[in-house]
Amino acid sequence: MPTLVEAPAVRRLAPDLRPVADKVLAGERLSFEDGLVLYATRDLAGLGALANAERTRRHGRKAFYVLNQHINYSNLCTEVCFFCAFGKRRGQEGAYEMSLDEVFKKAEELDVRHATELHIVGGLHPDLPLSYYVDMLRGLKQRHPSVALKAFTAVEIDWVAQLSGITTREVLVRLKEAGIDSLPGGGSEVFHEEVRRRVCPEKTSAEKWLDIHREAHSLGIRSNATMLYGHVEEAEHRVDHLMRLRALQDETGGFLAFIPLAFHPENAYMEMIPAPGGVENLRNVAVARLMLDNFDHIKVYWIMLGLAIAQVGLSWGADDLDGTVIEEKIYHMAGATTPEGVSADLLRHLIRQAGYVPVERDALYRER
Ligand code: V47
Repeated sequence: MPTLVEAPAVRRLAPDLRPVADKVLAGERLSFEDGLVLYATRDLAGLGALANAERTRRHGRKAFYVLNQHINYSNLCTEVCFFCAFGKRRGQEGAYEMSLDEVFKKAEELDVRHATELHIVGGLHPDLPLSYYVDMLRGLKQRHPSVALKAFTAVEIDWVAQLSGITTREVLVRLKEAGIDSLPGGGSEVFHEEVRRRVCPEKTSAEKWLDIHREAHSLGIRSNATMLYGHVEEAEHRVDHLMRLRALQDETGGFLAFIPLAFHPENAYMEMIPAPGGVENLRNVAVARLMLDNFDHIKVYWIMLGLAIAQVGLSWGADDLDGTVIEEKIYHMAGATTPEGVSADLLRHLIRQAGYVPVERDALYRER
């Protein structure tokens, strides 16, 4: 009868993980094949331990959180992505759009809550002009100068550029002048063409998404990156996605954080596909931490993972729990059962309970 310390999962990594672990511990970059091993291994404890070792090497016992708020200014969308329950056509039940005054009203309590970051995204609105987005940022900056504006995915920027007949770079320049601080990571889904064809055939291409982030970085606008997993993609598509992000980060160094996004199936065309389970969610956090060796931060977005898995994710490679959020629409329209916002006290409690030290950060991960 083996004692606990002799049990293979505790005593040593499974044979498939050992060569990958040697590379991680030697600080060597992992290859495409290594990524496939991480997705295939049945040694979950070993995978988590390896990602945790890397996370601890970078951040020690710190776990970051931010006092933030989301504003989804409109869900009108000219495109159909088969995973999405948020986008609506004009006139369709549940469709909405906010005037700038409504946006400003939503943001009124930012200062009372001591929030430092506002996350603003919407659908691809059929006719809002560039001035709407510019005036929104300018108005928010005037009213809340100390709040960082993380606004508009690369897909929205691509769309606004097309509508306005100018380049995406020109749109970014205008948004920067108006006060944008960073771009959120949404809209990248899974870069591989085989997957895009099946889940979002009309969407901004992978190359364009990456180009827009490259342009943003060259203008001094930092950004985040995401991957929407757990639908029709295979492990090789996920590894390809992570490697494309890693290559752009090598080039620009402009990404702040990577956020793995778990597919939520309700109310979308793809609703017959079951949501990924806890093991899959934790595996994606761990693989991201190990493959994205040039990303400082891996964020577990508790809204879509649930608070419990997000908390455990802090020991599986993640160092950031995102924030208070306040009001979230994209996942809640797709069936998320998490609250739409939580208190900073609860985030700190969850971090401490997981054995970490809560560190409030601002949008650029400066400690507060
Ligand atoms: O762009 C949409 C994805 C993204 C579903 O940058 C879905 O800090 C799963 O990007 N199931 C929006 N995913 C969320 C996002 C994000 C979230 C938190 C932090 C940051 C950041 C960015 O969610 C969309 C799309 O990729 N999405 N519908 C769905 N049913």
